[in-house]
Amino acid sequence: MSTTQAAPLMTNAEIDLLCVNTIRTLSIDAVQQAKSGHPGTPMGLAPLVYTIWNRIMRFDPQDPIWPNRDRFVLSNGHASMLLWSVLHLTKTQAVNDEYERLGQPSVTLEDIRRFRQLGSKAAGHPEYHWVSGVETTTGPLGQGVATSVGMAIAQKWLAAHYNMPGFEIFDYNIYAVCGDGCMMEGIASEAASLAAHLGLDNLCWVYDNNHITIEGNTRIAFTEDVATRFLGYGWNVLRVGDANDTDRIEHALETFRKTKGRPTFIILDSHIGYGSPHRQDTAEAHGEPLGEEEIRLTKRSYGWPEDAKFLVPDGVYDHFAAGVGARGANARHEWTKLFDSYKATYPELAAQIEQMQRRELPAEWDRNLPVFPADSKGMAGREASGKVLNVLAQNIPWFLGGSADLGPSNKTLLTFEGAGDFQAISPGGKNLHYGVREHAMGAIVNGLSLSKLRGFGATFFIFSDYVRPAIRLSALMELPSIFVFTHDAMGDGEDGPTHQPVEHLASLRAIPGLVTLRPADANEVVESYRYIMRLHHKPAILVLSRQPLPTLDRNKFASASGVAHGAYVLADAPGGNPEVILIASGSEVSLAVDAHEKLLAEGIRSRVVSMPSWDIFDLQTQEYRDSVLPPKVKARVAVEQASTFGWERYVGTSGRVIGMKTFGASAPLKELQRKFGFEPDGVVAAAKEQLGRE
Ligand SMILES: Cc1ncc(C[n+]2csc(CCOP(=O)(O)OP(=O)(O)O)c2C)c(N)n1
Ligand SMILES: [Mg+2]
Repeated sequence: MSTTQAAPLMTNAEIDLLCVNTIRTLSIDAVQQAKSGHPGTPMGLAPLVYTIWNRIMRFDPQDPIWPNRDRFVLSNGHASMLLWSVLHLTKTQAVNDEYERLGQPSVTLEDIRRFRQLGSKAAGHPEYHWVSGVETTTGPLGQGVATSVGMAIAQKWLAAHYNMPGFEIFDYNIYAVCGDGCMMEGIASEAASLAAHLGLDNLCWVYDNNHITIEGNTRIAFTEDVATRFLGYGWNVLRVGDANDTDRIEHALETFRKTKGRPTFIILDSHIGYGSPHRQDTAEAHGEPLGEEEIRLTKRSYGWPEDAKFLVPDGVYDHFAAGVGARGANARHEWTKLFDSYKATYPELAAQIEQMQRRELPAEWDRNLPVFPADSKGMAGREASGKVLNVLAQNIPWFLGGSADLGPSNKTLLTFEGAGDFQAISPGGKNLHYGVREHAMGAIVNGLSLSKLRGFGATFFIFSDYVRPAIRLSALMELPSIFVFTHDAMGDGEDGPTHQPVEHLASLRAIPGLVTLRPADANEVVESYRYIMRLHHKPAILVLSRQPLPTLDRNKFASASGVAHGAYVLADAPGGNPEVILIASGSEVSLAVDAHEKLLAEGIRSRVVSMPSWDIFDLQTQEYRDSVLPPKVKARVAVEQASTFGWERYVGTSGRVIGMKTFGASAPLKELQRKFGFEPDGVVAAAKEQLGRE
């Protein structure tokens, strides 16, 4: 095949195939060069990705963050070379953190040559935030498809709120590609079930039915009838029997676009490693480079120059420019014109859309946030949270969320007039009902965040385990997702150890970039939300009590605004000169205050530090941290109804941690507090021991 003069003479089918084979061979060459990666699936799915991008998607490579673009999610993230190839061939432009276009390509051919190397945009798996044009980070199988459900919910919600007669501001679709692995992961089932319940007809999943996973043929572990399963959920199920038939693929995608009232699932029968004489349909094609000799044979089967590497033949860039490039540019220009007249007609709504896109908060977003009066009986963290959520959701139009069937317990229900439930027939509702699907909930919250909505999800803290993979991805993607976790410790008393978190705080604190907050009273809850809402690029989890906590008298104690520093001196020794420091979070802060008062009465100069957030405290200046925890005061006691793991960093090796070293037990809370040592006298004794005064 000539690579110079062929383009103008080619038929449509020939240029299609040339583009498809360019994706295939770039993938083959990149994996070979890196000596690692996954060539087989890009070889099998190149026609699919080509068809979605070049024939169907409304995506403008010149502006990959245009709000009404169609979304593409590669849930089988190991096939990342598909995405790097197509982002490169469409000349998708890079955008920075400030949403500015940089005038340079998102993925260069050099990046592809340096696939999987340090600094290359073509990383092992698709990385949101790092590479423009990647809509979500994928790699942990199942997360991508579940996140796509959040994106589809977001599109429906945006359309319900912002579209006006004659102004279809939001009418985009979401395409997700997934493999056998995604189909096997539970999160995909949770998400698929909810997507059908919600009638998300803007959502299309294409299942790469290649019968191969890492260990071999799927007959060893995966023999269910996937089509029947999705029919059971209520999806529109289509099948394309030949993954090389771009016309059939296009036809199925068009059927999706015409289908109303339910999401579409396209089963695509494909061959992993397509075209490789010895690797096609084998597990080796999944994760091993083909090897130089097999590459030559494969390229020969494609009619490709056998020794060419990283070849983009003449006509390929032009063909993408004439396809997705022209269609996307046209769609964006039309939309921009439409949005300009929308702006003139509905200036407030347009301003909201613009603020939302920049992840800004509307003016007066925190007006009417409650201030809670001192009260020794107090209020449960979850209760205060519910009041705050109901204020925030009224002040911030695009703030919405819900619980995994624990709304009445989590106190996350939005009860103000007009809040509404998000359902197929009411897609403008602000109360999301995730059902008992915590894992999908986490991914859906991320999908909302990726769509620039401010979303939250809630459950009991113990079940954060079921959300954790999505929380981790929100941190990796630098998304401002919000997770509200109640029943944070042994307050669940009689429910027993299955419901009493122990290691969860430590485990979540270990996630880089995640903000973990465990407020001590109702006013700290308010201040926690004030901090969280201002985050642009970090997720946050709020860890709240089930039981009432005394609302501290802020005339006597320091202001709750100290929460913004992660830890602050709540109550101090006379003259600000402590000999022992008591550090606590959440429900244990008032316990520390009780102990502190006993110590003061005995003439012991103690200080109480309320530490709702390690992460935020660690961001403060050394000077501030030393002012809260003066290095010279070595006598320290930390109290927290959670694993003691990690507290040494604040109490030092000689300090004492009153925490959990075992699982909890089933009993009334009071008895548990006694059994596990969460009583003022225990704290007093520990403080004295620290001071060498028994
Ligand atoms: C949650 C999760 N578990 C395991 C893996 C490791 N893994 C990567 S690809 C893969 C097999 C996937 O098979 P399939 O989705 O059919 O992909 P194909 O080989 O067909 O491309 C596995 C187990 C992963 N990435 N994520
Ligand atoms: Mg497979």
